[in-house]
Amino acid sequence: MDVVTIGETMALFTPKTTGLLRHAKDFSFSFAGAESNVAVGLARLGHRVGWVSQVGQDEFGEAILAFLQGEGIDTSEVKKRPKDPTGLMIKEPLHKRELRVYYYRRHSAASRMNPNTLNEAYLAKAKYLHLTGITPALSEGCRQMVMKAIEIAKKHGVQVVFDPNYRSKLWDKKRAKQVLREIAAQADILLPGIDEGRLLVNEEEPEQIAESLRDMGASMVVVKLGSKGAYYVSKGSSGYVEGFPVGQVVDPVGAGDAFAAGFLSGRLDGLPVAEAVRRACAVAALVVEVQGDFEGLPLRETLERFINQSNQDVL
Ligand code: KDG
Repeated sequence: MDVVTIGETMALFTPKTTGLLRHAKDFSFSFAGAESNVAVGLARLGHRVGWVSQVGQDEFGEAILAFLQGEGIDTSEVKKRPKDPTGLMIKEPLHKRELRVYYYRRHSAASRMNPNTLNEAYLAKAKYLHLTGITPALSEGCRQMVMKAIEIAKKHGVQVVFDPNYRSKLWDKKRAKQVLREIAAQADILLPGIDEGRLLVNEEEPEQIAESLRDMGASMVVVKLGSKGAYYVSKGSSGYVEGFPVGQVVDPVGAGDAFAAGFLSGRLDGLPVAEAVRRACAVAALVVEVQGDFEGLPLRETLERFINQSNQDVL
């Protein structure tokens, strides 16, 4: 396995019209989950990925499993729970520039995960363990599971990649900061957004944020700067990588997950850090041009054409 990721995936309903949710009549049905978005991104680029989770023994759980299996993701470590439901997420696009989201995930099947959910032998086989700050916010059992997963990864020389993915709706800021810092201090690779970086360390600028996070223990930090690209620091090198021009931002949700998938894909292919960051920026640019969190995640040929085309535009 190249990458194993752990987290919750929810059934997602999005109204086809803007305005208050109470007036919505038609919804499109899809899936939402930061970790499974990363898994889809990696699988589409040809990497071997496993997703560890729990779903309800219900229609939404079946739909999630069928979807992820169809993308070529290994779900052999996903448990179905008969008594707990699959979590739900509902979007409310109030108007073109404001989107609210509602979670119905308290006591969901995935929130019941705990350290016993983990199969040590399965995690030990991965090159990278991908985690986000969403999972520890789901429940105390999930938080403990994340810490245990890190312990297992370290024991077996698996690189821990952590995207803080701060979700204000899931926990209070003070507690989030404390837990996210604790995890960040254990990770090998950190992929914070600039605002998450500011939350984690008392710094404002990408360079200082990256340095402070690296001082906490990570060997590589990449601070995501949205359309501007990213700033990275790793052993012996650092620098800015420019973002790719985007035609029209249709839906920015999922850009961070796309970035993580592109970055890990680059590292798995042996690219130097700066080039892996460039691939990350390319995958993120492709995702925001398409409606949905993962629908725009490219196949390898699409990604290569996009990057080559952009290189020619620069020349
Ligand atoms: O990164 C995109 C995710 O935020 C989305 O797919 C839903 O996982 C999700 C969450 O918990 O917000």
